[in-house]
Amino acid sequence: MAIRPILIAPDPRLKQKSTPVTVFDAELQRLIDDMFETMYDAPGIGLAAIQVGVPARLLVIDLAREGEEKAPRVFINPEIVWTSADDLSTYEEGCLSVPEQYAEVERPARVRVRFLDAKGESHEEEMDGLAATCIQHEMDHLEGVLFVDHLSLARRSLLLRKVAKAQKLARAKG
Ligand code: K1U
Ligand code: ZN
Repeated sequence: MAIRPILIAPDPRLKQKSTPVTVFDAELQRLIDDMFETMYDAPGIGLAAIQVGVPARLLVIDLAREGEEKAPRVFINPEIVWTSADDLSTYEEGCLSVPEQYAEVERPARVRVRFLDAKGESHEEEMDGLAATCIQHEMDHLEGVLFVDHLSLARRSLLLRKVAKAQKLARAKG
C-alpha cells in the first residue's frame, strides 16, 4: 500500500469528469487500498479517486470517530437515485484538495445511492446525517465539482486565494 499525493486546487485535473470503472481487478484493489491509506494519513473522512489523480468513478469513506473501530466503505460508479429534495441539511465542509478551508454547504439531508462494491456487486443504500453530506461531497468530485463551487464567487475566490497563498509559502519554505 502507498500514500499517494493529493491534488490541490486549482489543479485542473480536479475539474474533470471521472469515467466509470469497468474492470474489477488487482489494480483496482491496489488503488482502493492506496486511497484508504492516503485518506487515513491526511486525515480525512472521504476521498475520491480524482483527488489522487485517477479519473475513475470511485470513492472511499470512513465515518468512524476517534477511538471507534475503522468502518471503511467503497462506492464504485455511485448514482443518486433519490434525494429528500427540499429537506435540506447544512454542514461546515472541508476538503483535502482545499486544505484548511471550511464553509457551510446546504445539501439534501437524505439520499438513496446505488453503487458497486469492490467485487462489482450492486447495492442500494439510504444515507442521512454526515454520511449523506460526505457521499454528496465525494460524488461532486466525480463531476469535477468542489465544495467551494457551491459558494458565492466572492467567498470561493477568497478561500482559493488563501489556499494559493499557503501553498506558495509552503513551497518557499521547501
Ligand atoms: O477531500 C475530501 O473530499 C475529504 C473531506 C470529506 C468531507 C468533509 C466534510 C464534509 C464533507 C466531506 C474531508 O475529509 S476534510 C477533513 C475532515 O473533514 C476531517 C478530518 C479529520 C477528522 C474529521 C474530519
Ligand atoms: Zn473534497
